[in-house]
Amino acid sequence: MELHRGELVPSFETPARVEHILAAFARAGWAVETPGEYDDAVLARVHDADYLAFLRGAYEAWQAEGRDGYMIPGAFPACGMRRDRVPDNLHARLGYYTFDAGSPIVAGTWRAARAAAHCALGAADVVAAGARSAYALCRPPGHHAGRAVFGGYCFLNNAALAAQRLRDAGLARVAVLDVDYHHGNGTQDIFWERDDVLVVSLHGDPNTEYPFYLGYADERGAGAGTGFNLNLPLPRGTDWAGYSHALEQAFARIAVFAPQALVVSLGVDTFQDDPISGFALSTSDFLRLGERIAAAGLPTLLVQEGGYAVAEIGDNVAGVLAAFVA
Ligand code: SP5
Ligand code: ZN
Repeated sequence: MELHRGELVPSFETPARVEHILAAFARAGWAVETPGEYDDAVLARVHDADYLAFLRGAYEAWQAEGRDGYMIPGAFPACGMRRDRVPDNLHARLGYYTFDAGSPIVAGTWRAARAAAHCALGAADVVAAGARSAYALCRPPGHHAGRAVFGGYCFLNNAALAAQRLRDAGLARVAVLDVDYHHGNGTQDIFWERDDVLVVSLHGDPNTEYPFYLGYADERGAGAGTGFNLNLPLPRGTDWAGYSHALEQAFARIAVFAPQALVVSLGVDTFQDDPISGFALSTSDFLRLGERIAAAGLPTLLVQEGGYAVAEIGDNVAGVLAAFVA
């Protein structure tokens, strides 16, 4: 369940999403591999240690207080309050480490988030070893998770972990292209002051779309990272004509950056029938999206993010990947 506009509703981010993606891959005859395990130390390459410790132990601490069900925050350190100390109170700590009430922690959250991160890391290792491309079927998604904050169904930033993994493997420059409908605020946060990882995001205009408080065009990075963040917000109703125009701007910037690899935060919630989003891409447009990404000619790691039109998610994801299989 998630708290959505004052009501507890079934979560849009549901296990059935994975089943539909796997079914589409089976129809296409594509094999799937299970990644290996990674030490938690690798997670600290992009997340703060205190945040990871909180996530790891949150639900056990909740149970130790005699509770069960969903951990949903009710208080946040908003403007004018202190962020320089973390309260002892568990519910206060929960609010400290998140930015919304729509991403409950449950008994399996840490195990699932960790497994999703391992998928992205495993795919990064495949690309680092020289593969043309790899796809990571991550669930939960990751791009809203910042250095020390979760939200938007995201707990560990799978794409950021993968980009950092490629850097740590010796690739000098890595570009992240985020095509999820929602702004990848977590990825932007993590690489905000860095010039070795370019972050480019196409998304619904935060004036009207979640996550609302980040993702505007004037956010360009800071310090050494100034100019290495590019936001391309687009209005509700954007179709392939408008979308592909912005995509060309994205690739123009990526070409100047000249990365050794590309990480794609692949949300397919840009689909016309997505229940929580407002763009108008069709299933065949995802074929074109894949072709355009592949045409960049870069070693490419695609990481699953959002996409909530469950019945169509498999065909939409497979459509993007088709260009890399041919
Ligand atoms: C990874 C990802 O796609 N996360 C998205 C999280 C969105 N959570 C809040 C959604 C609120 C959207 N409300 C729109 C209601 C339309 N009926
Ligand atoms: Zn999304």
